[in-house]
Amino acid sequence: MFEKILIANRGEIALRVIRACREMGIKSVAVHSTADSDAMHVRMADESICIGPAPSSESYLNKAAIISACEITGAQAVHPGYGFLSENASFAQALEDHGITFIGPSAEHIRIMGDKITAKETAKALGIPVVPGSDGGVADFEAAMKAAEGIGFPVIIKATAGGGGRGMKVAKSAEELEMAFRTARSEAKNAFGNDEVYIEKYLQKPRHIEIQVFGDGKGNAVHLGERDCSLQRRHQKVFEEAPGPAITPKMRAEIGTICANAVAKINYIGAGTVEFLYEDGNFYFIEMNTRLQVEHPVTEYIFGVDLVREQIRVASGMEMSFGQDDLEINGHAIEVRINAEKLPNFAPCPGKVRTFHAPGGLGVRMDSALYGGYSIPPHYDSLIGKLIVHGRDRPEAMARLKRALGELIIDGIDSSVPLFHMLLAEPEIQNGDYNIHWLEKWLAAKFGN
Ligand code: MV4
Repeated sequence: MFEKILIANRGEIALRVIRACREMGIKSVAVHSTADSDAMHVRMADESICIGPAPSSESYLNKAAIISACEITGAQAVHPGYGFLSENASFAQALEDHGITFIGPSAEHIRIMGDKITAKETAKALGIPVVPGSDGGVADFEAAMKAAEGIGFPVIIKATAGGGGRGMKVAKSAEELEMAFRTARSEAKNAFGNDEVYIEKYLQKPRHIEIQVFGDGKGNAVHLGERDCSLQRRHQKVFEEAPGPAITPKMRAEIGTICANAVAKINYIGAGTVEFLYEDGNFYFIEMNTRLQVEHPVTEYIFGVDLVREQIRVASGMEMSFGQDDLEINGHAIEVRINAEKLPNFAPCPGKVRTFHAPGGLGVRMDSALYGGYSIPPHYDSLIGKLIVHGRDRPEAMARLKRALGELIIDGIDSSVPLFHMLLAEPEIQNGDYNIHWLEKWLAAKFGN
């Protein structure tokens, strides 16, 4: 087992990893930018080291500085958290070249899943159901039209190098295709420096359902059910729950087994998420994320496992501490993402937090790096905390969420807490009756944005 791990991240996820390290008797090293000298992850880690100025491009994304920090502190492994360098194949490769373990999958698996066409081809070859679409990229408008006519309208054009919703265009008819194709291509070129696009059948009212998988790198893998993450605004998740309100045990076992077998077959190591659109009883693969996700705590809650601990175990060559037969769902969990944002426009509002009081009690988990007197720097993501609740069933979890939100105090800045009080009052949220468009429609009706 590693003696010392460096966490190449900040905020609540850095704390999450430091906590797992401490329980495992592993020393932790925090890295930070000059803007984060007073950050909680720096205080909580056993050691810390400054890796650059405030902009993430010069600090949390600075591979050479992070590798130097490992060498200076003697860290044998790096946990990347989510975002930043967590899905950067060349970073994983560079660490390996320096004899440092990347706590995550191989550079090759990161690369395959980072390219949306190879990801889809790989998924399909492994028996995962995919959205009907063009086989690979479409080179020109004629090829696009031919593919679209084969699939049937409406279609969606996506960037091969995209992900997270950037560079997508919908064409409802043949007339709309040319414009959509040209716009998607030029946006892809601008955003990713790669103008390759592919085409899929456009699903009109799906849910976003993602399957948590976990492999040991030696041909064994399990699934830990699904999360329903359909409530999103501008491709940012807002509210996540497990199990999914629309998913039956039979469907879970079927799609879960398919995903676990697929990742076992490629000797996948560590945590992964297979993302699907779910409509009318069918799952359609869209992407795979090769990292620990923000919303992993809802899965941890219902299965009673520590996913970060398992990531560290398998990265060090140990076996996972559980198999599929040990995994049984217990109750229901919900996460809400607390952002430093002001309604109605969700404008980021960093600033000084006067008072911070985290809720507690049975079935309540608050993952946050806030403290009273802390100044949220303006340079990074607006996520300032995650409130996760667990109950024996969905109604109990919903009641607990409402109660816990009422206890949460974040004074001095605006946050998304009022949004959740409003959302919880909506019958469709209470009933779990929503899809990927519900939140944006509701926001448009409520705030006109
Ligand atoms: C789609 C789709 C409909 N049909 N693909 C958006 C982000 C990226 N991960 C995939 N996305 C979508 N792909 C087909 N074939 C609709 C979306 C989509 C979406 C997906 C998940 C959650 C929120 C979304 C909001 C708008 C569009």
